[in-house]
Amino acid sequence: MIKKKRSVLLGLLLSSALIVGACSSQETSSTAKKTANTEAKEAKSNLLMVSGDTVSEQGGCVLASRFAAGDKIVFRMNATDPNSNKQVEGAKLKLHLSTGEELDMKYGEHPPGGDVKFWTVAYPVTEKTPTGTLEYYVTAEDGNRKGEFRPFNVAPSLLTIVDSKAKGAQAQPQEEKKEEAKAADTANIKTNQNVDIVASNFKFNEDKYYVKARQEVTLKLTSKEGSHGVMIEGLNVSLNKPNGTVKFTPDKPGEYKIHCSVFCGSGHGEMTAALVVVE
Ligand SMILES: [Cu+2]
Repeated sequence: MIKKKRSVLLGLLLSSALIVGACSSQETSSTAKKTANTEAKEAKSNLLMVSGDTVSEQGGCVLASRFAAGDKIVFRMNATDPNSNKQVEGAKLKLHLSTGEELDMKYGEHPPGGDVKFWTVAYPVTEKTPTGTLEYYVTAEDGNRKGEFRPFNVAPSLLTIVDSKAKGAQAQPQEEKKEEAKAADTANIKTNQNVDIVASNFKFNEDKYYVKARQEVTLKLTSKEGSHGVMIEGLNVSLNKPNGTVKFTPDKPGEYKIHCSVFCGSGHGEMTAALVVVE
């Protein structure tokens, strides 16, 4: 057990070193080439690990990358010490946008009242915001320690500003898909009103959890690795702590999206599942 834990930790350290190497300046990549352990350690102690994502404030912090005028983009970042993996509370984080704007990020609970704190800043999209890709990066500083986050240069990671009409047109096919999924899912399935969700980095133990409509559901969350939460879209159910139970009674059959509600790191956005409510 201890051995396993160690290898996980080592894996984390290695991957964080790789991420930092891949995201920051040439200086870092040249230090990464140095093989001596001590040198690597020294270099690491001057680094901050920065990770994060962007969500839409509309609809309760849903992961999003396409925004239109009237939307608020919320940037959520975490800055950790690569050696201890602990948050560096005193770090100053700054968001740099391709519009030339620079915004200081604030450290605090998100969502308010939650167990986990990180750095956030909201950017309101207006009619004046140019459409197309909105590039950004985040710098972190704590004394002589520095770090930087740049999103991957692939379409799903890039922020896109669209005009409001285009955004509406895009949302429609998704709704249709949902309807189809609902119809297919309700045939011959086993339901259980005790929903046991086990969360790890970065997934839930099932893709779908099935329950009956109009009967009380007892949802139990266990975080066996990392610190996660649960939010069910459209049902007003959220559990913003890693372990706990919440009871609710879903009225309408349908498929409801489950998200992780506690910012847990780089894979946070991929932590999704569904609660399927059947007749
Ligand atoms: Cu999470």
